[in-house]
Amino acid sequence: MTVVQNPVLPGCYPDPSICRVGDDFYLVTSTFEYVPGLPVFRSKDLASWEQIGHVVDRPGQLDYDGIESSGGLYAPTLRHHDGVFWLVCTLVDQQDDSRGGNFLMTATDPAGPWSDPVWLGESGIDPSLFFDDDGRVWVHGTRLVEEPEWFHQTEVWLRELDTETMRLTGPEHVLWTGAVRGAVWAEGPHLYKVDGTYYLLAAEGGTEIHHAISVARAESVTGPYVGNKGNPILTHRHLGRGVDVVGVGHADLVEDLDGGWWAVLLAMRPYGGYHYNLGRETFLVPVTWEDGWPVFAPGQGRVPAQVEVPTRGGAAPGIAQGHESGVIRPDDLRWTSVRHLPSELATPSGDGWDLPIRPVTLAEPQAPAFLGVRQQHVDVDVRATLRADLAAGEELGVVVRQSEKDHVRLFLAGASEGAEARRFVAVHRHDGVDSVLGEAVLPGDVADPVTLTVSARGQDYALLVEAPGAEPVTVAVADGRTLDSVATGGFLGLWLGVYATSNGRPTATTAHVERFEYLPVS
Ligand code: 6LW
Repeated sequence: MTVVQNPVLPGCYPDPSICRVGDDFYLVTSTFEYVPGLPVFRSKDLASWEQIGHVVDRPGQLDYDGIESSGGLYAPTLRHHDGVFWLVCTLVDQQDDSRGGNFLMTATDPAGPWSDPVWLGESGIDPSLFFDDDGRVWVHGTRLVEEPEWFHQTEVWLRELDTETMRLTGPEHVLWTGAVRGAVWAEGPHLYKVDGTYYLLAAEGGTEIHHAISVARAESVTGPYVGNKGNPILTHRHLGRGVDVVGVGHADLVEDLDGGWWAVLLAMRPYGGYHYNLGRETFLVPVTWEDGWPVFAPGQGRVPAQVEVPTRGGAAPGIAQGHESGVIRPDDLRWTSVRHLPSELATPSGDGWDLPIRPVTLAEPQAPAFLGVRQQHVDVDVRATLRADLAAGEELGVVVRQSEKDHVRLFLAGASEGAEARRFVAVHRHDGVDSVLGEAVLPGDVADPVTLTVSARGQDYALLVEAPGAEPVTVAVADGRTLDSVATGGFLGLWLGVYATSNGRPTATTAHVERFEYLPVS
C-alpha cells in the first residue's frame, strides 16, 4: 500500500472531477479567470498526480475579457467514452448572463488539443455528463429554481444529448433539489450507474462551512430519485470552524481496477484563525458500498489526513503537488496569467520571461502583465529577480493576488530622468481601495536588477527587497487574514506572482523576470 497525505492537490484546485481509462486516472479542477484553464492531471495510483496539460490553452478558445475575478470557469466534469475524452463546464460572467454558459469540449488526448467549445444553451452551472450502457448520453446541471420555496433553492436538471448534433434534445427532467429542505445550492451533480441502479451524487449547503455531500438513487435515469436516509453522507459542518479541514463537498466518484471506490472532493484548511488562504483544495476519500449505498470514509466519517491506496508503481509526486521547490522555468505548467495566456503576454528568456509592460493595472478585469502560481504552502518564499528601465509612473513588482479588488503588491517605482535612488513601495488594495503599507529607498539606478520576495509565514506576508550583495530590507508585513475568500468573498485561494504596469500610460518598456523561485519552508 502507498500512504497519501491529504490534500492530494494542495492550493487552489477546487471542484475536482475524475475518470479512469484502463489503469490511468485523469482529474480536472476549476480555474475561474486564470489561464491556461482547467489543468489536467494523470495518476496511476491516485497518490502521485502529474499535470499533463490544460483544457483551455490556446488564444481565442474562450473569451475571458472583462470577466471579473471568481467568474470564468466553474466546476468542470471529465468523462471518457469510446476513445474520446468529454468535458463539460461553465464560463460565468457575473456582469452579463448573456455571455458564456454551459459548454462541451472533446479531445482524443487528454493533454490536448481540446476542441473549441460547443455551447449547450442551458442556464445554470456545474454541468455533468453520463454515458448510459444503452448508448444514451445525458447532461445534467444545477440552476436556481424559478419560483423558489427557499432562498438559493436550486434544482438538478437532466436532458439527453444528441452526440451527432451535439445538441440537447427531448424533454427536461428535474431530479433533485437537495436532501435537506431549505438547503442552499444543491450543486455539483454527477450521475453513475452501479449494479443496474442510477446514483445521483450532489453537494449542498454552499461551498463554505455548511458544505455537504448527499446521494440519491433511482431505477430509471430520469427518476424519481430517493435520497439516502443517512444524508448528508459526508460533511464537516457539524465540527464547527475550529478544525483542520472544513467545507467538505463537491465530490466525484471513481472505481479502480480492483473494484475499489474512491471520491475526490474539495475542502479547505483554515490556519491563523478561520481563514484558508490556500483556497479550496482537492482531497481523496475511500468509499465502500453497503446496502446499495456509498459510504464515504467508512469507520471515520470525516476526511482522513492520510489515505492508503494500492501501490501501482506510479510516478514520483508531480510538481502540482508542491513537492518541487526552486526556480519555476517558463515551460512549467504551474504558470498562469489572468484572462490571457502567459504566452500572449510574455516571451520565455533564459530562466525567466521578457514581460512587455501593459497600461492595464491589476485592479481592472482585463489582461494585465501578470504571471503567477498558486500559493500551495502555508510557509513559503517567492523570490523574483526583476529588471526594467522604468519610466515615471510605471511599476514592476511582486503580488499576492486574490482579485482585482484585493491584493498586496511590492513594486519598484519608475523614476524621473537622473534619479539617484530607487523607491520601493508596498501597497495593500483592500476592497478596491489602495493604501500604502511601507516604502524603502535603496541606492542605485532604476534599471539595476533587484530581488523582491514575498515571505509567507502563516498569516504574515513579509515583503522584502534585496539589492545584489546587500541584506534584504523588509518594506512591510501584510496580514493574510484580509486576503482569503473568507475576508473578500469569491471562490479563490491566493496566487503569488510578478506584474508590471504603466498605470494607463502608453509604454514601450519591457520588464525582465530573470528568475522566479518558489521555495516552501518545511
Ligand atoms: C461551483 C460550485 C461550487 O460551481 O462552487 O463547491 C462553485 N461548489 O459547485 C465554484 O467553484
